Amino acid sequence: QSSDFANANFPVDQEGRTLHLGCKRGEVANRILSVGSMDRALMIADQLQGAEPGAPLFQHLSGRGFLTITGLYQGTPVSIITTLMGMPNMDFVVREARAVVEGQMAVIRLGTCGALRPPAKLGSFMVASPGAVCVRRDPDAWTFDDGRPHYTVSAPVPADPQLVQLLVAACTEHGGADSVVQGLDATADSFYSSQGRTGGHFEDVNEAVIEQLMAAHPQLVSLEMETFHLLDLARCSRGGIKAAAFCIAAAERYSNRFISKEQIQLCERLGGAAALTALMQCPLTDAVGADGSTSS
Ligand code: R1P
Repeated sequence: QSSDFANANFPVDQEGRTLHLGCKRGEVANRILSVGSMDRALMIADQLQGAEPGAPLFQHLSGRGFLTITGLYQGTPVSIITTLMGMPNMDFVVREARAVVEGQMAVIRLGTCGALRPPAKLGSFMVASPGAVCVRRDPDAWTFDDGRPHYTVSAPVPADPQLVQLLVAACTEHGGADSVVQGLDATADSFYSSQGRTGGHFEDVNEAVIEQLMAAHPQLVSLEMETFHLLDLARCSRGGIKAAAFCIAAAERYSNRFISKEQIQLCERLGGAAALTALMQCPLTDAVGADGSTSS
């Protein structure tokens, strides 16, 4: 990867590679599956084929640790990209992929999450059908100590209804109807404080975070760290990006149980097939302007 970058507003190197993902035009498909870890990306990539019979998949691991894999799923070009963790990393993935892709895009996140209430249980596919809210720790609550809330919760941002419908159908097909739980997601800016995890080393003032969230949002089922930002960027993409997200319930926050390695790997394979199916089936238009906007 070249180290000479130009344009401080949106840095690209002499080959047109973006600064963090390290990808250029032609290397990323307009249907993207975003996953949190490299293990998950590589496992799901087993379901892709190369561009020509016998050809390897395109793979690029950037210096920042973002892995992009591009190939065909049942004949349709798709990319699997590791988002790593948290909203800033989702920002790099969505904005830098958008910069090197022509036409409208479909993006699905397959993550893991905490399940907040039954019927969601370990291994459930938690589809954020109504979208997501964002939970942020507000440092000003400590700075000013004036009684303001230590955690702020945004209004919900919706997912793309058509992509959600395709995703729910594909999850039902691959995992069975009992595996699917639809509900609102909450995306937190920490795995610990803003997800209500307690411990003695920090004064987090977060004992009531989950209870208050669930009371304010009866539809809330999942808690994780990226979905809201994907849906927020898609909402602001001038029609250029359709997005949806679902997560495997890796923990039951209501019972304190955690999923086994075997169960999560099975769910990742099935969920990967479901996400790739929905991405393949999503209708996209080519009529997207240079700024990513759709004319229709
Ligand atoms: C925390 O362990 C990570 O797991 C969840 C959270 O959103 C966070 O990124 O999702 P992923 O498994 O997709 O990374």
